Amino acid sequence: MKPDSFYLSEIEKRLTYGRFVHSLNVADCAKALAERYGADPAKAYTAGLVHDIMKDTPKDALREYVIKSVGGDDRVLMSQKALWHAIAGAYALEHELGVDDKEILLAVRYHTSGRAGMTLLEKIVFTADFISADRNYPGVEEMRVYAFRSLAEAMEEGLNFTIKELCGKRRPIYRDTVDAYNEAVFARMQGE
Ligand code: DGI
Ligand code: FE
Ligand code: FE
Repeated sequence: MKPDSFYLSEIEKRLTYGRFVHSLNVADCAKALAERYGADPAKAYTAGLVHDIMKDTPKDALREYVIKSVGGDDRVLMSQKALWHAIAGAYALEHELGVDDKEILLAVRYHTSGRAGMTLLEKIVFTADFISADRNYPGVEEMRVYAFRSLAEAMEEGLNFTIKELCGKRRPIYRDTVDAYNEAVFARMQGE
């Protein structure tokens, strides 16, 4: 693992200014959520810093990383370019940028899609991405409240929001996202 200063200069180099600021904000939120929920704050900060490291990389290059990492035969994955930067990011961080922390790699890998059985750090980065200071969608204030009240609630809200948005645009929904959503719903039903 290299120091945060290395990852900071990598993201500054690779990302547009707005996306760089977003990454710093997600890192801050992830650290705060880690403090709230008993995860490792330093690890959460680093994961937030690097979660979108490939967001501004050209799509053709991302496609190659996805194929190297998970293969190219999932039709939904290959049609939803927005999912690629997460998989490509985890791959590049592991193989080219010296990240050897499996928890950080998983947090990057699943920060867009979610999945069933997410670790605490994965949930923290997923949620931090929804509530970072640069987000201003309608409902973001409620989401910020949920995030610090109950991570499970925030996850369910976030997944509900994303699935609705994708349905509204008549897009396919990646299996991992459906799995994460169903798990969040069942978790709430069991708690009721
Ligand atoms: O990279 P960010 O903009 O910070 O956020 P992100 O990595 O969560 O990307 C979210 C985008 O991914 C959002 O516009 C919806 C899109 N997307 C496309 N297909 C899927 C998907 N998101 C999920 N969770 N599942 C999909 O199947
Ligand atoms: Fe992202
Ligand atoms: Fe992000």
